[in-house]
Amino acid sequence: MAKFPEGFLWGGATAANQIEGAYDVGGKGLTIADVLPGGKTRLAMLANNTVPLAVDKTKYKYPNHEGIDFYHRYPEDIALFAEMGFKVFRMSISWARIFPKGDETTPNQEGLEFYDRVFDTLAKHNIQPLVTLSHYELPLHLTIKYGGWKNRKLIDFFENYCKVVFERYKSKVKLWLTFNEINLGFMSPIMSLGFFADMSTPQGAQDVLQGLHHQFVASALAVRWCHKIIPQSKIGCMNILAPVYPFSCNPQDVLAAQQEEHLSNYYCADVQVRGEYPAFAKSLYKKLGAQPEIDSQDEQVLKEGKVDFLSFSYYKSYTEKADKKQEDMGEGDITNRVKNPYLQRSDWGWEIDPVGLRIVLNQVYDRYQVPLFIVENGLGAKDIVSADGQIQDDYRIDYLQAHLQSALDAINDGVELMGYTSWGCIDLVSAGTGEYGKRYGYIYVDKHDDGSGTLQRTKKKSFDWYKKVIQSNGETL
Ligand code: BGP
Repeated sequence: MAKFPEGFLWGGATAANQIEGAYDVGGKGLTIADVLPGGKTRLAMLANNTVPLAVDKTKYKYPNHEGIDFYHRYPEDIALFAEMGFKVFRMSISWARIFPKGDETTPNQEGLEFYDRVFDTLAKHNIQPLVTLSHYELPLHLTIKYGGWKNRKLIDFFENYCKVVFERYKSKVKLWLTFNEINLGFMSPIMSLGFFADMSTPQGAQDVLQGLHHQFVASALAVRWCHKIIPQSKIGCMNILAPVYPFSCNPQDVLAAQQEEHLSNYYCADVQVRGEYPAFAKSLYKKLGAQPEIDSQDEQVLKEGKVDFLSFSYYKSYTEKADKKQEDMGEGDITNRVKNPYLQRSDWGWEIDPVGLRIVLNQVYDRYQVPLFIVENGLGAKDIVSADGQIQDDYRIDYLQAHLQSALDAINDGVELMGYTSWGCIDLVSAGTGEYGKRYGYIYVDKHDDGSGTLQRTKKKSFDWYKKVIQSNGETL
């Protein structure tokens, strides 16, 4: 039996807007994440395109504004990651810390210095940063003034931002990701592409396809600059991946599942990994009644900007049916699909499917044959602090253990896997619902949805479990 390879990159993952807080400190500008109200209403606003594009503290709470105060507490947090033995820490740079409005030419020094301090602290603990350039935190000004990624000008602003951070951090960061979960653009345009769109209308689909095309070009340019400025670096794309199961063996269901798989798993990854649009794009455009404008120069840029590896988040599988009705659908979040009767669900309605991870790892490796990296996976759950201050999160250990076993099974199947960074290694603000109560961490943060809490950090039971997993390079799961 194969083992996790030597040098496997064990660690944890976060995003700036979900941990840093200090939303208006150090010259940082507002981002899309800063105007997303906390609580379950966020999900409805994202689904209905009703996110208010300004902060209104009289009406809403904004947990992202404080996050878990990583901005000030990073030395303590990184020391805890080091105690678990992390080899890598996935984090993002908030574009608006570097360019507060997004369209300036001169960067904000205070923002640059903050990330210098974080990278230096990681280096002190021998932890490699894995940095996402854009994780749902587009400078708000780029939405208001330019209409987000629909506008081609954003390619230039993003390119400039990338060049600045590559130059600045070239000796400190060798692993990069371009856009977080780029295929979420189909499901939540405002969060991912920075504009409102309704995918069920031809105009909405047109805008999303165009916005995604601009992100593909921007990503390809980032790859080019990254290789040029930091020759020893590796840069990847990042997608949500989920195997798409047909609800039955009725060929109509199988066809529906295949078409869904094309759209959700392969449309973006094909462009970023293979450097060109897939053959199925034509029939997809026909179905959507929309088609992006692509010039021949863009095609060349895409060819020259292929990523070095494919990274992805995995939380659940999808099930698809040709004639689905409302009562077939599950509940949970914006990636909602047909209910799968074989699977259990988390407290937030997300179907739990460790075997699906092995399946999707095999599917994408068969298709692309580039190294894969699981950069998000985990269980959002309510944790209870017992009277003696302990957090016994056995359910989280079970979840992670089963998914890691599945990853190992995929390695045995021949898949090349670079690493695993579980999502929310320290409790943070959830992206979909803006809650503190949906916890993913090995480290508990005393902060609650009513605003109370000391922000004190406490190790959960899973902390020691993960430490042993890393120490044994996955031999003890
Ligand atoms: C992914 C995002 C993360 C993260 C995670 C969990 O989609 O990349 O930012 O938050 O999902 O989702 P949630 O926070 O809604 O539980």
